[in-house]
Amino acid sequence: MAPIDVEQLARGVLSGRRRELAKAITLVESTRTDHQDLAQHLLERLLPHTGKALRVGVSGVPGVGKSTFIETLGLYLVGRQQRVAVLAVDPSSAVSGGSILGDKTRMPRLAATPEAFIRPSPAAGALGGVARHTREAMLLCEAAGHSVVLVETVGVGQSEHAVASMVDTFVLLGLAGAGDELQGIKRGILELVDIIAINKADGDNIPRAERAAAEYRSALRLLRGADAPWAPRVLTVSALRETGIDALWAAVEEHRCWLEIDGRLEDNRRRQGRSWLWSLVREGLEAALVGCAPVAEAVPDVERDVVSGRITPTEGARRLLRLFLQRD
Ligand SMILES: Nc1nc2c(ncn2[C@@H]2O[C@H](COP(=O)(O)OP(=O)(O)O)[C@@H](O)[C@H]2O)c(=O)[nH]1
Ligand SMILES: [Mg+2]
Repeated sequence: MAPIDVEQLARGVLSGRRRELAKAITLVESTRTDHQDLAQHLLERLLPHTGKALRVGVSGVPGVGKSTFIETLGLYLVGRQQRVAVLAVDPSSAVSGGSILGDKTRMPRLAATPEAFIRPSPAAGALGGVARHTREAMLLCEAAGHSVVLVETVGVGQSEHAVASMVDTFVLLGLAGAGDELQGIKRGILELVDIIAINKADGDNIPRAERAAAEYRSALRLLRGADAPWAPRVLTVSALRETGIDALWAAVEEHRCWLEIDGRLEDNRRRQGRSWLWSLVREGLEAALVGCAPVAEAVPDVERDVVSGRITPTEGARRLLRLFLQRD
């Protein structure tokens, strides 16, 4: 990367130029310490211009139709004078060799739209790092004037929690055959969702999709109780035939209105900020611990003593922490 002028980059982002936005995201994703310092300067400079977008998470198992849905929804929103950004959290992409999320080639029409900006998942590393990069990319997209940010993730494992902790509205895509599928979906995920859209409600599949929607509705009522403050909306869509998208978006807007009552939106975002702060502190502490030479030297002995039952895990942890906290 050529020498970076943060002020110039900030102005480029604010003027909504995609090249500058892409460059800013690359800076945020860089692992170089000097880049990280510049990235934080850039973010601080841009923070007053962030926070205005509708932040929407989209999740679902592979094959449910996320890419198709995001392209259809994105084009629908562009048609309503929105500027859409698509980001992704895919911690597996480093393993599976290349991100499949937020992949432009799977959203060719949206990728060709000037009002839309698509960025694949940051490629490297652990969930925490990937999610942090996506979260900061979201702020950059907001500063660049994107009014809707869609954050995609695969419906397996922890990544939904990471996405739920950066968005305002969480949409789960489901399929007909909910009875079987509900077994596979962790209850934890149902606790995160604000809206469920049963996809592929087209052709012969419509009655099955409607039945699935009803099953999800009753599962959610059981899970959350009838008097939950927000009763998640469950509807059917066809991302392929582009039906049900207006009702889906109306549900997102309804949820947004609900969030704006009594400062819920701001409360949520404050809570999210606090929880990011502490998860980053925890990550930093763990990295410092692992990188601390006296600790690293003692680890093999302490582990051996714990494993062989000579000392308790509690005592082992105390020894390592003592070494860590006593260093200069
Ligand atoms: N019939 C039908 N097929 C769909 C629909 N949405 C997606 N598909 C198909 O389902 C497959 C997986 O879609 P994709 O968007 O790649 O799913 P992803 O893995 O969740 O991103 C593709 O063959 C799509 O054409 C839909 O609404 N109806
Ligand atoms: Mg996909």
